Amino acid sequence: MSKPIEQYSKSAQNGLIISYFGNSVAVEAEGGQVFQCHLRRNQELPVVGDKVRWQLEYDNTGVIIDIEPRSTLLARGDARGKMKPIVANVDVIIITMAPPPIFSEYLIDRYLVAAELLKIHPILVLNKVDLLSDAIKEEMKECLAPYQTIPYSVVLSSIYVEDGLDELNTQLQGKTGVLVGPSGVGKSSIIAILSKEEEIRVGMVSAKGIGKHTTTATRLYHLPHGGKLIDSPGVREFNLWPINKKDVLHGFKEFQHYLHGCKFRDCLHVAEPGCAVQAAVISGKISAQRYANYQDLIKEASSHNKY
Ligand SMILES: Nc1nc2c(ncn2[C@@H]2O[C@H](COP(=O)(O)OP(=O)(O)OP(=O)(O)O)[C@@H](O)[C@H]2O)c(=O)[nH]1
Ligand SMILES: [Mg+2]
Ligand SMILES: [Zn+2]
Repeated sequence: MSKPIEQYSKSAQNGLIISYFGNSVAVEAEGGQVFQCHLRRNQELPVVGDKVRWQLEYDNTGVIIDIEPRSTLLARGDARGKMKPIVANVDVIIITMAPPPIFSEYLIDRYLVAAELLKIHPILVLNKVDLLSDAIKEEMKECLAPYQTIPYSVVLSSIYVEDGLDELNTQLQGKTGVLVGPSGVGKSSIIAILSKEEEIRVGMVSAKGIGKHTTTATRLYHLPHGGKLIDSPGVREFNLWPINKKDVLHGFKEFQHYLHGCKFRDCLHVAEPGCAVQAAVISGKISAQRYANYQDLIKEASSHNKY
């Protein structure tokens, strides 16, 4: 239950950023009411999920005073290669995919590197499994098996079948998660079901069957069990901010197990002789697909280290 607006005092109070409206932000006060707040000039920009101190002004709008320290900050690389924050204080990043042709291990591995470097627990979700024949479902399970071995949590879901969504819901108890991934995989649909918010349905195919809507703004929703889920717009790609080769290696956590076996201490595990990581790829202990994505990211890291 929200408090009536008159009960909100004009002194500084705590709030949670739940979305952006153009240049201003939507702040949820501790009582549950949402206020539009503007930002002071030269202020660090808050992102969805940020805990802030804010103050009510006139016309029931407010102003952000400052941003509380963040437990995590999910970011990506922007067009200029700088680190651009996406959401704050999330415990879980839900990397959401749909069956081929959307399914992309390339995208998954980039998100996983970000998750490892930023210390955010990842869960892989393959949604829309209702569309798969038994044979293709088996193929998809094989594609995902290497991730389970690492181990990462993998959930197969469908908005028409409860099992997978129940499993995801359980993993989110009391946590804050963000759904990321390509457009059309069902991120908003999953949030609509788990948060029981009908309103999100505007993001889906309309009742008349025309006009496919796509999420354009990041937004936080509450779950009935007290967790929170953040919806984000679909992406075509996910660029990392400039990371070095050591960071790339850190992002492939199953490789760590083999590093001590490499002949050279500064082995980059690309083409060096006596490399235990390459040997593990050859013997099938490390997925060849993951290794190819590792090599790609090492190449990228080498290209920006030149400058
Ligand atoms: N068959 C099937 N369709 C689904 C499932 N989940 C979502 N859809 C449909 O897929 C379409 C896209 O769903 P959205 O939830 O809008 O996808 P999104 O990931 O939020 O997309 P963006 O907002 O563009 O990033 C809608 O028509 C949904 O009804 C599913 O599990 N099975
Ligand atoms: Mg959406
Ligand atoms: Zn090596």
